[in-house]
Amino acid sequence: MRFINAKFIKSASKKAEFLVDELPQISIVGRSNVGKSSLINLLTNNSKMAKTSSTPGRTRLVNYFNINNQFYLVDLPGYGFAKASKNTTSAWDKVMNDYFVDNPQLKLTLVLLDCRIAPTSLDVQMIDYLAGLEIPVAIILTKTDKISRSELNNSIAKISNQLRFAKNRIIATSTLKKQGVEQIADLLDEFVK
Ligand SMILES: Nc1nc2c(ncn2[C@@H]2O[C@H](COP(=O)(O)OP(=O)(O)OP(=O)(O)O)[C@@H](O)[C@H]2O)c(=O)[nH]1
Ligand SMILES: [Mg+2]
Repeated sequence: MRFINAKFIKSASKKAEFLVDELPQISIVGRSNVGKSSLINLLTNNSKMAKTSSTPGRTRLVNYFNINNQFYLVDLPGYGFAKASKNTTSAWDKVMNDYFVDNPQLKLTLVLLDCRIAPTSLDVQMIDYLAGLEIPVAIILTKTDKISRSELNNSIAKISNQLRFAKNRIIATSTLKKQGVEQIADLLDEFVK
């Protein structure tokens, strides 16, 4: 597929505001600041599509982007935002749980990991949680422009081992070098039908 026609549709802060639509959804999760919104901008080739920020915790809402009238990319709030209070953490839990449980439109979740940082316990919890709900997961490594080729290969081997993910379910991306778009497009072709 190609990301020809991308359009921001809406933001939701709670279940009552979630988008109700027949089209399939592909969601994007990961630690705060890992590069979720940047990935949407890379895929849609539009730096203004999703709001990015060097301040962690920028995206607090569920954001829906319509792609080619074919499916939705869904940018979810980041986890592990240190400054979030206990209250906002449980609000986050609720919104995420509401999003993931009983969502037949959701076909695949992209779990983003910073290629320089070993998966944290929160990442592992997230992946286990999705596995428990039988939601297909692919691992997307972000910010690969910050390390060398050999460091990247090392990182992929380690993550593949730790998470027991086949290497072909781990995709390396860089927004700076505009890398990973084709691999992700090919992957989405498998899940959006
Ligand atoms: N060098 C480099 N920087 C990146 C890359 N992807 C994202 N960044 C930077 O990382 C920071 C965070 O990116 P965002 O896309 O806002 O991260 P996010 O995961 O949406 O963050 P929250 O919305 O806070 O959860 C920004 O300063 C981006 O410019 C990348 O591939 N390479
Ligand atoms: Mg964001």
